Amino acid sequence: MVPFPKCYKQSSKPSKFCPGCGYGLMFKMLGQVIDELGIQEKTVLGLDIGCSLLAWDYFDFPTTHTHHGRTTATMVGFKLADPSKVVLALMGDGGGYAIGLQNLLHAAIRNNPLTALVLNNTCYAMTGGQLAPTTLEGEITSTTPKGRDLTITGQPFLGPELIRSVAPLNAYVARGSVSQPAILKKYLRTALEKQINDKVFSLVEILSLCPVNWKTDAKGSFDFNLKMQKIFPCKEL
Ligand SMILES: Cc1ncc(C[n+]2csc(CCOP(=O)(O)OP(=O)(O)O)c2C)c(N)n1
Ligand code: SF4
Ligand SMILES: [Mg+2]
Repeated sequence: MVPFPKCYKQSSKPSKFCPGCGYGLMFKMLGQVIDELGIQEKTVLGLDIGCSLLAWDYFDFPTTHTHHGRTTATMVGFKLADPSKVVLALMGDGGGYAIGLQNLLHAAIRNNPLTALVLNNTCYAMTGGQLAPTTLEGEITSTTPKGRDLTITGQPFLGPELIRSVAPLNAYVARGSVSQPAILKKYLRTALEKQINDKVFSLVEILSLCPVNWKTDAKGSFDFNLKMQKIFPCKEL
């Protein structure tokens, strides 16, 4: 069994995430990378509003909440104030690609040296599973009870592809999945190294699992994640 990362808070407490949630898988990979790079003492984590906020006391380093969609802007400010820190901005697909898109785009255009992590679970999970920019065609959500109709709502949103098109070439952009943790870990590590060594913007989208809103069992969740990978290709861009 892979041990919990050393940068987790070591006190025992109940997880606030639903059973089978993908956030925990992503945190484990992120925590291992922070341990391996030896950067716990200088890491700072900004959390959006959404299920990401449930991680406010996971890690043993400073963590802050922002307004919904404002994590990137807040953490850009933090990095400007203290460039010695390794700065992470974690948000959901709603926070990153809807309400907070403007902030994310401009951080990428400016090549601000921080790492944006966008967890894609194809819905607004915390508020009851409404349609998000990333909802798949035909996907049933609480606001699309008959399934997402692309003729009304447009295509699922390709965040990393858009960011790639506006960010300078030396910025790092990738999309991984919690169903391929070793590859995801490699992307997270590269993103942090780019921030630290090259002082450039990095973004990793993480295809996740949300069994509560998807109404899936364990197998169904991973099958759904595979379906996501057909629309959202996992690779470095
Ligand atoms: C300014 C503002 N608008 C709307 C909300 C309500 N709200 C809270 S979380 C959320 C959606 C979260 O979805 P996402 O960003 O995808 O994160 P997830 O919960 O799926 O991880 C919304 C709309 C809010 N808190 N503040
Ligand atoms: S609602 Fe979905 S994303 Fe939020 S904690 Fe539960 S499983 Fe995870
Ligand atoms: Mg979401």
